[in-house]
Amino acid sequence: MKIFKLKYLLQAWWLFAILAAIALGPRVAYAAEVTMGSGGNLIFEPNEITIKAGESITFVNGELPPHNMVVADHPELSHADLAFMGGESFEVTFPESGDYEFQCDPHAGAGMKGVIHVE
Ligand SMILES: [Cu+2]
Repeated sequence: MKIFKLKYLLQAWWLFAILAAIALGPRVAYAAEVTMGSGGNLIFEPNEITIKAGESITFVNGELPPHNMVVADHPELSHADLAFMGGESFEVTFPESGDYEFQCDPHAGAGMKGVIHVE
């Protein structure tokens, strides 16, 4: 009888282990999503993002296009091409840690700016 119970306990343990592996397993490099032109405003939403080195941010075109994403002093991290279509998106990977200020060129004057913290 005791062995019988132990068998069930082991089965439960394996189920737990599998669920834990799914929950804690390797995550996709994609770390955050930012909407460009959110809620009818010329903003990045969110406009402050924290990721880890090597992770990516997906920028999705929202309202009031065109938008782009230009990182100060980092053309290699920028996406200067304007996104005209709603829902259009692009992904930018940040390989090195640091604080990166970015803006939308057509709307920087309206305050469409943000900062990315890469840990
Ligand atoms: Cu813009």
